[in-house]
Amino acid sequence: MKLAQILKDRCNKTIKECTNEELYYALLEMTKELAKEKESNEGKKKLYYISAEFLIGKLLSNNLINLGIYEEVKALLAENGKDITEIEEAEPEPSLGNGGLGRLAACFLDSIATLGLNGDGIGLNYHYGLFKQIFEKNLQHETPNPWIEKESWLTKTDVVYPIQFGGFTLNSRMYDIDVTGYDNRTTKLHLFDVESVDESIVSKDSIDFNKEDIARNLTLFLYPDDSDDAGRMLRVYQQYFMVSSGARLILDEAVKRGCNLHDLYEYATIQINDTHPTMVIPELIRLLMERGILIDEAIEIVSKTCAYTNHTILAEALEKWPIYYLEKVVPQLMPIIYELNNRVMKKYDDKSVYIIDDEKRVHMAHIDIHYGYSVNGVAYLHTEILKNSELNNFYKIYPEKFNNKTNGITFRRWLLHCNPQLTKLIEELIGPDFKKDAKELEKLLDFANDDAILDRILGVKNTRKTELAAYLKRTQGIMLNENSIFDIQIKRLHEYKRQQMNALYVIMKYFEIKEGKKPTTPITVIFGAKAAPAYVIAKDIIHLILCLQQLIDNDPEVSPYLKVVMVENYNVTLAEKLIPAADIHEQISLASKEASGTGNMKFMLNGAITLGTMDGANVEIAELVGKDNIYIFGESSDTVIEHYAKADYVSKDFYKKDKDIKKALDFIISDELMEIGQKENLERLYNELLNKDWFMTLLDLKSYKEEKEKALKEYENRKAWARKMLVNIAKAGFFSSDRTIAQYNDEVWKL
Ligand code: 26Q
Repeated sequence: MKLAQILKDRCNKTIKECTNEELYYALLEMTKELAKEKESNEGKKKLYYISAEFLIGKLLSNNLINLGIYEEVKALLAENGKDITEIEEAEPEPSLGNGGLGRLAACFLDSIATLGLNGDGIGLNYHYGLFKQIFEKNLQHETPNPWIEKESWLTKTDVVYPIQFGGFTLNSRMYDIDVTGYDNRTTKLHLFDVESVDESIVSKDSIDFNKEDIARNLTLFLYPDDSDDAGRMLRVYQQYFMVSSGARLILDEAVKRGCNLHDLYEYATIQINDTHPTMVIPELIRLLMERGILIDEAIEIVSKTCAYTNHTILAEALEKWPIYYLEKVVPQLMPIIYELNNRVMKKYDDKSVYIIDDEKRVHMAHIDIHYGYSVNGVAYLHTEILKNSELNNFYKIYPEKFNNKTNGITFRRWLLHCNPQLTKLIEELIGPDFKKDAKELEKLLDFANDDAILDRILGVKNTRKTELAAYLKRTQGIMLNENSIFDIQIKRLHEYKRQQMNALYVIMKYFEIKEGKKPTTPITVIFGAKAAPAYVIAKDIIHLILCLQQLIDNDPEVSPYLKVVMVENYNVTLAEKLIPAADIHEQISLASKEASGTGNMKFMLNGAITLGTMDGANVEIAELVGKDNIYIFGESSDTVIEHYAKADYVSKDFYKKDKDIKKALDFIISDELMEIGQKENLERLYNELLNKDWFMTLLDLKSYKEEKEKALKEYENRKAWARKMLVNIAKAGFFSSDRTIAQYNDEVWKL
């Protein structure tokens, strides 16, 4: 171990004498060097996973685990009176993603490296990433989250490309992060950055900046405000900057490996992560033409190289850019996009499959589907909905292109790293093979009736609840009753994910306790969620939850039995602490709306029981664990899709019909809450739920309440509950991202 030497060179101190911060930077240096010494994956054909987001989280521990030296480092530090978990706290978290899609990309890189596949990631080097969330007066505020320090995981490369926009050119430089595989080689995450970026145009406590100063702002933030034209236009600048840089890299590397460009698809395959990198298709066609290939052939080559993953069926998330945006930002692409559209129009009468619509907007997904060789959804149900309704017109044209790849998570981060206590117990019971072959976890089923083992599983959970309580007390001043049931909902704030339904449950429970009906075991409902800065109703929902938190905390009649907590600045680091401590996790999206979910898989793996709708990957979880080991409620996706088709859901009917629903909803604008919160926010949310409720909260509220009560009651039978936990852990193997990536490779990439 070189650590002592590095410390001597850096600050002439011993491990004992160093601060946690000094130790962190020394470990960073050591780990970076070790990763560089590892061989990279190689092969003729290479995968490029292009994504606007890679939500990688902190890297130190993960890299130490994957390099196989975590235990050794931990022991060495401990001998010198140092605690590795405290050293981890010195590492800033790179927040280069919003949520699921970005975290998925990070898990995929881990699995690509671990499986030894020849594949790299391509993205952008946002200096502030996603905003940092702070709460003031029960409202969300946003501040920048700087993560790039003098020393970081980034390595500057010599690769620089001139990227041309309408009217000006910017230089793009590539920075690399080594991605270590578990007990295997490494791959790279290539992050492009604009050389003229200027952090000084952002102040410390606000995320406002001049949106038109592209040369200086292009890589400052992840998806800045899209509430105005300038914000949306900046997104297009970012996307083109990413794909043009990536396309040049891909071509350069392919040529170096012996490709003559006519056979590009034998040297490269590009996975397009949602529509954000779609412009890579016309850009590659353009670059191939620049190098002398005629348009017919260029289109054919690119169509055999690119594959597209869809992550959502929400209309507002399907990107459609006005032609005038693209004319301004990337005029050089427009002739190609027109040509691609003309070819579609010549072949098909159905306007719904055109690339350019009557309102002069370019449908990015349509480019991907016509000019890519594969289209996949991210869970069984999601892919079925794409084929049979959302993208049915395309499915009829290209049935052979459609396939499903149910999402997965890396067990290195979401079990080995975040839950060492559970990992140790599992290893004691079934040996270490599950770390490389997740299906091995099924061997745990042999212990389903072993009372001593079931007790130890409960013991691990209790340890993690105690740890979480201590952590939240120290970092956020939040006090938790570790003997209560931890019921956790952590994910981006969105109406379709229905945090508001959970909040309405809390209100109902509050009334019950007031009326003297006290829960046997106290309940702690924990939320973590960021709302997009311009998403007004999402921010109102946060406001409601924070007001409820304050109301209940200050009510001695209720607070011994019920607590609401919204953690501030929910991120990957917090997820790693919350998930192992959960008893119940909420996956309560309106059926048909959550493409997959991946948090659900992380909770299951850590022995929390799902309370959820038949949506996304919940469907597959339910199938695997069986109905006794999951709590399912709510209308089916078929019923929901029918309601939308007939436009026959009227939330007010539910309000009028059911006195409990009416009472809960009315409480949002009660004197008690108005005294704590803001009239404007609470009234707006109330009116939204009463008069619109686009995601049908009131439709499922009653069955949600019933099913949650059932879960809370069954929690009391500790043995039976522990058995449910064990079954969930044992069946989680299917959700390893190693399985997902192996399927992508076998069926799509064929490396
Ligand atoms: C699009 C246009 C304009 C502005 C923003 C966007 C935008 C940005 C981010 C659209 C979508 C996203 C992110 C989507 C996302 O995270 N989707 C999630 O992907 C996960 C991985 O597949 C799934 O598990 C989740 O179900 C899905 O919601």
